[in-house]
Amino acid sequence: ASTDQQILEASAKHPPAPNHKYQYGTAGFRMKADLLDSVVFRCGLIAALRSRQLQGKTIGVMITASHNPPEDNGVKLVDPLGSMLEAEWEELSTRIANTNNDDEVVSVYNEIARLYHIDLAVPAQVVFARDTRASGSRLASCLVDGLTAAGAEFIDYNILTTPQLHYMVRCINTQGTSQEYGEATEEGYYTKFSNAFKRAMGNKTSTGALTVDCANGVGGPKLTELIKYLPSNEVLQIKVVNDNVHQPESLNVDCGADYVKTSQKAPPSSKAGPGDRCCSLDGDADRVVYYFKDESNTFHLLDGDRIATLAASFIGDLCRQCGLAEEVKIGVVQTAYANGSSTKYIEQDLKLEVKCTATGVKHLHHAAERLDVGVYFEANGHGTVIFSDRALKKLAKLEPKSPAQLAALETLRALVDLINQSVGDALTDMLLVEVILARKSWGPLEWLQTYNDLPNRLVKVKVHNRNLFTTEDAERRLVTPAAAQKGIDEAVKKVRNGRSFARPSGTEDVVRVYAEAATKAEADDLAAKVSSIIT
Ligand code: NG1
Ligand code: ZN
Repeated sequence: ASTDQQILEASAKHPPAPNHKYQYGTAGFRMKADLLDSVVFRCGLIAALRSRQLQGKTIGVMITASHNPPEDNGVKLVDPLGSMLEAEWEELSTRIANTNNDDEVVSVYNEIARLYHIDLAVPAQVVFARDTRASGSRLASCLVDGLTAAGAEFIDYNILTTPQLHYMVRCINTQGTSQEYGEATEEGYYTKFSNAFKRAMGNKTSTGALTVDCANGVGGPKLTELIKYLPSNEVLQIKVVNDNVHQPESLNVDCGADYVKTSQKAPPSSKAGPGDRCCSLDGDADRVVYYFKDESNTFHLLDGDRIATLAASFIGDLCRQCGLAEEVKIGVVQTAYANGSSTKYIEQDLKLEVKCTATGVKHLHHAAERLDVGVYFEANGHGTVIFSDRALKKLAKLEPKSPAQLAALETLRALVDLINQSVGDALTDMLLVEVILARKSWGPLEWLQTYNDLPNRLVKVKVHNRNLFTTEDAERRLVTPAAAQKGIDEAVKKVRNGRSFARPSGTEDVVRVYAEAATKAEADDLAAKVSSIIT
């Protein structure tokens, strides 16, 4: 049968949920898993087209809903270098997802091919994986139907973390080039990052064990596997907790990075004592936050801003020690949710440039690409560090003039390999933090003491129509509704060290209000005031 006929027949097996409006958002399509069959099937068609448009480069498809509840799922596409799908293709995905009948699916498919001059005879290559959700294998078979109907070749990696899938995509597309990234297997992933970890640690060891809460998600089994490749307990001892993937209904429930960040407390199941270093991953292991409790049992969160400042300061020191301070420009990219104290610390103490972008990793990633060394993290723990070709060339060419310079250079080169350049990766970000703490002989308390977070409050506000809210200045100011921003400005002026903004969420039907101030009471008041202004 012709491809058209095959798509038509396969599409008939994956009807869309009636009257549902689908949208490829900040994190792809995400919703209750039982609404997703048609969307995932059609994403298979889109992935095939995108691959053909890029002359058969490999495209990735990840089936996950990250930190969302167990009954949700989602799907997102990965571009050839392991980055997020290009914006134009997000729109094409939205369009085909909202198509109402099978004939239209075929015609949109062909229309995209015409519009982008896509040669449908080019072999399409797609790889995919899923997290540990119960709905994952059913959705993977919807995807296979889409890929098969479109005549794509594919590799099913089964269960992987989101960053592992991004890694595979980048490895496959850089094979045999000067930018070769690694071997496109799970073993290749563990080997690459564990070797880089050993080099980056040098002869240092970390003090005390690290407890890792895996959100009862895919991070659990994958971390357990990674540990087999890492040096012995004397160098780094990792305790894996919340790694029960055999009860998918426990995923992200009372544990995980989103729980810890949002509720600003450790998972209730935590048995950590004072001073114990802990971290939590999210459901697909692309986010990580650290925390500990002090001698008086007070909880302290070390979030994405903390990881960014730690990494930027360490890499900055190494560049200085290598004599590259003038030549390699390091910058930190944040969103409006970054704590004001972290921004001040980066600018005034670290003397590095800070850029603020709209929420969503792709915005941060693009801004970071404009720097030699771009450190980007969302406060919720999603981020990484990327090195430009220019910076990599400098590091490759540099001839150290002293043993100290050589040592710094070797560490820097090891960090380049240790940091997942394709996307934020909880497992490798965690190893990065462990290297820096070990090298500085720091515990979580020393890390916390670099600066004091301003008390803050993040609230969700249900509004009649969140599309009426539009923003400017990297989402820090409201343009509409008219007069709302003026009210916010006045409220902010009434508290000490105040800062507040409201923006429509890209993933939920709410407007988020963030407020920070000199005291917790003032931050709470400010958040309440701004919430009332916008409702
Ligand atoms: P929205 O819903 O647009 O605020 C949330 C997170 C983002 C990002 C995306 C994608 C906050 C305040 N927002 O976006 O940082 O991670 O989800 O998952 O945490
Ligand atoms: Zn995630």
